[in-house]
Amino acid sequence: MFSLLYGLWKYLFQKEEYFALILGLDNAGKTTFLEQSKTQLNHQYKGVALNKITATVGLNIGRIHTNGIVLNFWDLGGQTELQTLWDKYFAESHAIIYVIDSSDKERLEDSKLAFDKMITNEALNGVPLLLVANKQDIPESLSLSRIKDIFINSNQVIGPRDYHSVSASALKGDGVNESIAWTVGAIKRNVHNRPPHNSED
Ligand SMILES: Nc1nc2c(ncn2[C@@H]2O[C@H](COP(=O)(O)OP(=O)(O)OP(=O)(O)O)[C@@H](O)[C@H]2O)c(=O)[nH]1
Ligand SMILES: [Mg+2]
Repeated sequence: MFSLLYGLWKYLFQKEEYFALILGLDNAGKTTFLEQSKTQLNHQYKGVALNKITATVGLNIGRIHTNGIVLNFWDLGGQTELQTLWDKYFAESHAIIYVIDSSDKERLEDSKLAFDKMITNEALNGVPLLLVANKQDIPESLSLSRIKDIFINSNQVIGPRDYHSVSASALKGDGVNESIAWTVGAIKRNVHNRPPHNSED
């Protein structure tokens, strides 16, 4: 009897809980992307005005309910000295969302270096990767295919993992829904490799 009731309780209240890391250089648009995701998935959400977002010094946490799961986001600060904190979160992550400022040609090389260091870390082996070519609303931005050429220039670096790239404007909201939908699908496909944490929520 207990196990039957426990099974019912679990079915009704227990949700699979996953964690996605949002990484990229400072000013790439990570926090804007997170706020836009929360707004698009919950129309009641009245968050920070997108043009009032300031640089992240620690960590922003977001939590959305979508497709029967709970997806938590860890949005970390991207400044050089804060990048040393990124790897503390790798072992617990179910997906990586790497955001690039496609208009910042001068710092593209820096972003690529940070990306390579991150993606070759063993603690992220097999974890799905979404590359977000952000700020596509800025006319001089590099296109998604150029960004892909630069970042995904070697399969050896990317490793055997689920991978996708999107053209986005976190500020305008373009590409954000597609990003979340892909991330949820990839997390579910990778569940044997990285099982969920469970929550009663
Ligand atoms: N034009 C344009 N500006 C954007 C876009 N996304 C973000 N921004 C702007 O870029 C600046 C930095 O955005 P943030 O979201 O704070 O960047 P971040 O990656 O979180 O930066 P850190 O917290 O310092 O790591 C802000 O002025 C945003 O309004 C975009 O898609 N297009
Ligand atoms: Mg930020």
